[in-house]
Amino acid sequence: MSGWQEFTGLNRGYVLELYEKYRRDPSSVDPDTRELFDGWTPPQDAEAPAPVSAAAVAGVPLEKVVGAVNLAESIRRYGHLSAELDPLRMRKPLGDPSLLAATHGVTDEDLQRLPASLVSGPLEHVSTAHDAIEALRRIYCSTTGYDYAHVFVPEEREWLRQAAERGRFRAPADPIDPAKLLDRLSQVEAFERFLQRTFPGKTRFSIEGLDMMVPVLDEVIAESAESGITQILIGMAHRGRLNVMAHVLNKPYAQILAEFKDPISKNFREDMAWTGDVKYHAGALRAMKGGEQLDLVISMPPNPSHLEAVDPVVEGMARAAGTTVDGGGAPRFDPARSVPILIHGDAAFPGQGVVAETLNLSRLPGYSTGGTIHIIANNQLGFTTGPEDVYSTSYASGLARGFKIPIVHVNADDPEACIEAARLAIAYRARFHRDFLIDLIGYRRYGHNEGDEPAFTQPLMYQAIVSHSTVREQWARTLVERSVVTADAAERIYQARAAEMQGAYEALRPEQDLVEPEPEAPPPGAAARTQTAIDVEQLRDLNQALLALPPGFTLHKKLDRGREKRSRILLDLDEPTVDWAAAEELSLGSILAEGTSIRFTGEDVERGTFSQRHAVFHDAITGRAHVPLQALPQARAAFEIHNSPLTENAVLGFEYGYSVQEPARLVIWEAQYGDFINGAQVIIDEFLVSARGKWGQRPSLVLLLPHAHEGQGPDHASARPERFLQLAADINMRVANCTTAAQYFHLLRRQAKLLLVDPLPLIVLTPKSLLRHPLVASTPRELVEGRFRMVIPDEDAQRRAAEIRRVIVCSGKIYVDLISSDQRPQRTDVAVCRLEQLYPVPMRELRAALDAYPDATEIVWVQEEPENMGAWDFIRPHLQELSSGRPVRRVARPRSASPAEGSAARHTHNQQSLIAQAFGGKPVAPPAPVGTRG
Ligand SMILES: Cc1ncc(C[n+]2csc(CCOP(=O)(O)OP(=O)(O)O)c2C)c(N)n1
Repeated sequence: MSGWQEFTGLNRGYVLELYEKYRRDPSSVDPDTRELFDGWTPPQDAEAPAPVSAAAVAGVPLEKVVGAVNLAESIRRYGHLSAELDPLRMRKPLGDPSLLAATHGVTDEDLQRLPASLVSGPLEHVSTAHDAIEALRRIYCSTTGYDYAHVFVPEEREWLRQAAERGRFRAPADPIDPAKLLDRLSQVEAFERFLQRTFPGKTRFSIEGLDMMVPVLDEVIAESAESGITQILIGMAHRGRLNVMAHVLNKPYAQILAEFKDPISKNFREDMAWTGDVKYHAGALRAMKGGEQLDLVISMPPNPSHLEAVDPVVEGMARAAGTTVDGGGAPRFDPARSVPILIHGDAAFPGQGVVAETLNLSRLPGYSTGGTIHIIANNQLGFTTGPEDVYSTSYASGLARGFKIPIVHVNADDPEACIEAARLAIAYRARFHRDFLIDLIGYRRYGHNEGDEPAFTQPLMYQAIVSHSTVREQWARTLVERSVVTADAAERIYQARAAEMQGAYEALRPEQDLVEPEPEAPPPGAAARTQTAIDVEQLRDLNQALLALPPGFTLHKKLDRGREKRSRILLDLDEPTVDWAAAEELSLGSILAEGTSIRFTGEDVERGTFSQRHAVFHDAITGRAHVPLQALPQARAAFEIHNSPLTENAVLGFEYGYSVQEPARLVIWEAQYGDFINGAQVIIDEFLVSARGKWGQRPSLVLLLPHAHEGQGPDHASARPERFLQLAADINMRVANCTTAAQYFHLLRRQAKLLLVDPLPLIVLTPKSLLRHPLVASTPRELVEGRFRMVIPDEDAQRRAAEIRRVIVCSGKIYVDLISSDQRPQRTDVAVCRLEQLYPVPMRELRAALDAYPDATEIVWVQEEPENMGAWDFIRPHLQELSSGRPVRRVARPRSASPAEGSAARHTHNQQSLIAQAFGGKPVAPPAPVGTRG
């Protein structure tokens, strides 16, 4: 409690009451308050309101003073409840008793007798509390609803209050240009009307009813450009997307019209992995030049139908765009470089969980983008469903309150209010680097799409809409009334914009004007040719540098013990001393030394789910963090690692966005356990595996998915490789399940080297119990001389090739179970080959491995997963193709709806049975599944 600023609103009334008590009898208030009042002097700073002197309120009972103050405060907090936010005036404002003077025991006459300063704030030119209250009502209860009482930081709340009450924000320094706005609205409307007339019933998800979205975006972009932002990323769904593409991203009308004509693209090639996508999912990019330099890039990434799924993708893109990674150490994120804008639907925003997940990223150090501008394109309907069935909050924006995001609800038929909301949003973002939400409330002129009949379900609303003037018509009338333009001039502006559309249509050459990204096939064999060996001395230097600790750093005792061992792992080139975690750290260190930056995230990745990684050490005494890969003197690029929040969907989307925005950076996401990846299935289906075929994006994100059947129950076992393999086509990703530390070392290095020449997502099934297993550990020689081997033949068996009758092919942990089994030495006629890369299937290498045993009579695929899961269904035709007519059998757990057994004992039993079948007589066919018995 330091100054008068503290005493506004409710506080002020309360303090006045207290002060009056104190003045009469100092001992009647508590000692703290007494001390405060003893030392209290009137404020010195000009911003603070003048204190209300006893003289100013003389003759008015104190409860009236308090009532007036409380009324003002209620209007500030709850005024939005009586604001006129619905352009159709169908949804009556909720109102609130606290907005009535009578509730606070004051009348207009009382207010007339009180000074305006009592109400405080930057309201000017009013002298009585009555006039001040009226002014507050105009601000808080008109076509803008300021909803920010939930913002807990007093400085922010005060800033918002001042911004709202300063009336026209920033005016008159930068007044709205009314004629320019009329022209813009004419352009927006003419576009839609032309399409409606020319392509009746064709889906376009018209913006009409929310036309102000375009000028609002103009404003945000102009303000951002002025403040030096260089990248704006807009994520939005279908509604109004074509209009925004045409007018904000400057996508030529010819291209849009050609898409409506839908000719066969001149880029179409049957042999290419290309499906393209519908026109309202496509992305666009606009580079705006200012002077000599390219100042601003505005981009709208493509997005799928899955509403809101693009939100975290855009955040990841913005984070990447604002991050510099040159030199070693940690990357540097500058919120003044990029701004994400997310446009949400009023049904999707409250309904889709990914929205909450994305909002939760906004203030996390590893994910913040320095504030997102959210706009709810609120047409008061979701397809056919009204608000009463869509959200349990008072507004569609309710979720944002929990994240302390200031909200402005604004009537989309009041252009000036909308522009002010945009200005407020960007000014708040620039000042506090936090999210802001504009709830743009309009309506939807047609059905959900233009072929839909909305009156089936919303007859009254659509009666109102039919006769409701467009915002352009209303604004034109306003300007005529204000004598800014004549009615004829307004009409001419509209007609000129309509003529532009007509002209573009008449000049259209659909085949030539259709622009689609040219699909490119990945360069064949780039992965196979990649060299990933490394000089041994360089590796030893990296190892030593990674072990160095800052002066005075105290490691946890248990970690300290491991360091001594780690310092010796590279001494003997032929000892299997390098375990999985050491291989990973050395690989990442070598990648940084070669100049590729790394971003590594996931739940608890800093330590690692299995306590294997320790990429971040914590001083045992002070808690101070030390990140060896950031302290690496050899690093030529930055490293960052972050424990992610507990989500899969949003964080995977985020990393996807990061990867496509900055393709030269290695981006790795690790699941806590592989099965949790199904929480991000939308991102996998809709972005990761299909983005190249739909949109020409080239992601190269790495997913590390712990996977193995180890008796922990149905969950924590399977990373669901079958799901990835079902989605594998047209060389859209690489899927690996490797069995040694050296293989993992080379796999990561290979990915880093392929980022720009042959980018593909990399899915790695990673070990759990095998992380420290001696059979998985590698020799230093395998690291420094080797490379990633897509197939590892059974080298022992090759020496006795003529003896081999059965060739087992397997992938991942089951290999270790097989070769460490006591049945293995007895079966000298069995070779065990490893398929380390499941996709793309390394046919040449696999053929060589199988052909190495010409006398083998059968090929047996062995997997630990149930027969209907794992790689069996996927690999079977490939093995058959390579089998030279030999039978191809399988050993697997019986078909099952659940991935693994619920008890360790049953797991062990089944695991032993698999091994016995693999080495036993003829592999036993598992029982037929129930569903096929008749
Ligand atoms: C995840 C998901 N579920 C369902 C749909 C089907 N769908 C498409 S648009 C829509 C209504 C969306 O309403 P709203 O978010 O208010 O946006 P509007 O279409 O009104 O602009 C629905 C349910 C979808 N596209 N995505």
